[in-house]
Amino acid sequence: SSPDSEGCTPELEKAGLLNKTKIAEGGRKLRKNWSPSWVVLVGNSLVFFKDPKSQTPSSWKPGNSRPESSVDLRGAQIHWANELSSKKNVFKLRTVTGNEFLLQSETDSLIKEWYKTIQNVIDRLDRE
Ligand code: I3S
Repeated sequence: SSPDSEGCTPELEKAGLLNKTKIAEGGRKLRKNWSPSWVVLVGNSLVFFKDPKSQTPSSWKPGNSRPESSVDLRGAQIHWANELSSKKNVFKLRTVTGNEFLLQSETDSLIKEWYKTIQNVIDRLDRE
């Protein structure tokens, strides 16, 4: 394990480029607006960065680039949601606060990895 694993800096679990749209805010439906997002799973949060150009291994680090938004995965739910889009490989992430996001990739293996990794974090938090 890394020196930080038991310190105060949460561990980076996964990072990559996904298509993202927010579809609800506090339970209120929003109009879709798909755009590429650099997505970072760190600790209990999924963090979204607007600028896909800053995709260097260090770009997710605090201070290097400002997140567009972030999602607390505690109590969140994840479901495959291909019925919610004409795109393939879509899943829906819903937070306890009623924010809903669709995440998508054209690459089957990639979206499956994200789904599995996020589900694992949610399950771990559910057991705490
Ligand atoms: O579920 P919808 O409303 O058919 O979603 C599509 C629309 O949001 C569309 O934008 P406008 O109708 O606001 O111009 C988007 O361009 C599409 O990408 C949305 O559908 P998909 O099937 O791509 O999720």
